[in-house]
Amino acid sequence: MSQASQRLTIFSGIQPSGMLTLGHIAGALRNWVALQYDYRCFFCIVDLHALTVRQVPANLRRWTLDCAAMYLAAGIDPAQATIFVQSHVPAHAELAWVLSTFTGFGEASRMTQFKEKSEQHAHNVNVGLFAYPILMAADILLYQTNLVPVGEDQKQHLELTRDLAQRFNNAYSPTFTIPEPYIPKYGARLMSLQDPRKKMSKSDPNHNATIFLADDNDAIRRKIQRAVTDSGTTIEYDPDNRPGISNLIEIYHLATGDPIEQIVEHYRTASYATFKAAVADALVAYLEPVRTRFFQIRDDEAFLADLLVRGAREAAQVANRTLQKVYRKVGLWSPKD
Ligand code: AQP
Repeated sequence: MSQASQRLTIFSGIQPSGMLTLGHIAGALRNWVALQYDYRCFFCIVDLHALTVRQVPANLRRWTLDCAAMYLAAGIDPAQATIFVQSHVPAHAELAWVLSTFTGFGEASRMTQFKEKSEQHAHNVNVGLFAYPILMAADILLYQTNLVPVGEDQKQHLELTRDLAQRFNNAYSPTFTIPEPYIPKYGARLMSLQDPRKKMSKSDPNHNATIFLADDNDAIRRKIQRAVTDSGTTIEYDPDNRPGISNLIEIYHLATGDPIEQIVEHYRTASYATFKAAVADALVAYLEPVRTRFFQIRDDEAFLADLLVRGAREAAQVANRTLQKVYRKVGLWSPKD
């Protein structure tokens, strides 16, 4: 067996529903970069998931290429990991259909993210939003994934994925690897700069709330300066009671790698204005090279197209093998029968 085939498999993805944010580096991309050398990684641009919210078609197309370019700019190496677009591998939607016939209506109804998202998008509570975790299960199971890096908000969906895999394996014979959650090395959850009790989000209508990875230096400085803090006077790390200033400390930590305790020690008595200026400087220095690489890569659409075509081909080889097994087991006739 080659070394590559002995490596455990990881699957993860991001929706191209906007320009990626500093939150995506904190919670996803920097972990992916660290994992790509030790695991067989599939990093997907999950465009079908993005359709659960109504998208402007031209934006969705643009953000799909932005997303691919940002994966590379952040340090994903296509020689190590497979980068591809979900809709280019039809097996995702096909397996999701089969898995939906194994999912109880009640169990899908219990997904808390559906409840939250349907409140957020009350004008468009579509069946796709409801079935989202089933498509996510298909994403994961197609690649015989061993480990899925998940944040707190996705744990329930991974549990459903495991239940569906076990249910299918018990009904037929072992077909799917049962995936385990992978608790990433870096777990930071960056919060909105305007409402630090909410997650920093790419689709937040208030652009001052989010550091987008393509923001220029002036925008970064302005957003940090305007970040909502509190009426305290000291720089302390206390996410429950001082979420605004704690979020800025997290951002400084992300940008410099300095330990939180050291940052707090150094700036404890500094004014908020001084600390914000230091955070802005650190962030500008951290993001500038990422942004420069991003624009260089993004400019070459032929290169990106080629990368994504090759990625989809690699992914489909693995995914189709799993899908064919599933089709055979459930009894779908094929000319090879
Ligand atoms: N603020 C964040 N802090 C830490 N991690 C984050 N991630 C996203 N935002 C933060 C991580 O990125 C991956 C999934 O991203 P996604 O864009 O597919 O979904 P999302 O979490 O719904 O991100 P957004 O920006 O909030 O998207 P919209 O606005 O479209 O709903 C996950 O690994 C997540 O932890």
